[in-house]
Amino acid sequence: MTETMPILYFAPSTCARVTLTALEEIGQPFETKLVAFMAGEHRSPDYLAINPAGKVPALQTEAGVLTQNGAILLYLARTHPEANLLPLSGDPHGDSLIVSALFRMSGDLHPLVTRFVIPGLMLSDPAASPHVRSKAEELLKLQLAPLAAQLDKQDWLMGDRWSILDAYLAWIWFRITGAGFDPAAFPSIAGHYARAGERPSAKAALQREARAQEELAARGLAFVPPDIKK
Ligand SMILES: N[C@@H](CCC(=O)N[C@@H](CS)C(=O)NCC(=O)O)C(=O)O
Repeated sequence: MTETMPILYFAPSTCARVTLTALEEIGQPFETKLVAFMAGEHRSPDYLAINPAGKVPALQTEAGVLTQNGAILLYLARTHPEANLLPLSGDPHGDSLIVSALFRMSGDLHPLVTRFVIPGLMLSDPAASPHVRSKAEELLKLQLAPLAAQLDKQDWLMGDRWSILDAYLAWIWFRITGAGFDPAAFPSIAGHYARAGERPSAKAALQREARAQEELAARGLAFVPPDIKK
């Protein structure tokens, strides 16, 4: 079988950054395809044929397309064990705890990020936005508190070793603090964010995003996620 280079469909500053970081961490060649939200490309028939949900990330693998960060990360961790993206051991309970941590990021935290950053997204009444945002902030604090407590005691979410879950939390932190969430509320997560950003894979992912931003700017489509300040 000839090996096909993976293709990541992504947009800068989005949660696709987590998968992008995983691919950089693996260190093998891959291609990226920018999905220009401002041009509605995520709703185009061509992209919907790749991901019918119209969302990024999507990863074209030699076995077919995968969507959902959690599923993609699990796939990459299993197909590239040498990259140590996740501490999978084959133990059903231990591995399910890791899947649980992935779901926590994508299923519990990410929807709150969206409600905090873009509270108007699902509302017909813009006057309700501040209420949604303030409820999301309250719930984010509830959800982040146990992670902060973990990071009071250890450098990384899974212990003394970085995993892709750390990149996931870093993206969440980037999104919410960029939209006004007070970083002083959780100093251990702020410290973790700084550590996670030092990782070469994190820096490489940001460089790729910067090139994508340049491409968008050249097309007059600079992507600034709503309410994101940096
Ligand atoms: N549960 C999905 C969420 C993906 C998602 O919501 N991606 C956002 C960017 S952060 C997106 O593509 N939004 C475009 C849209 O929903 O129209 C995952 O974890 O991959």
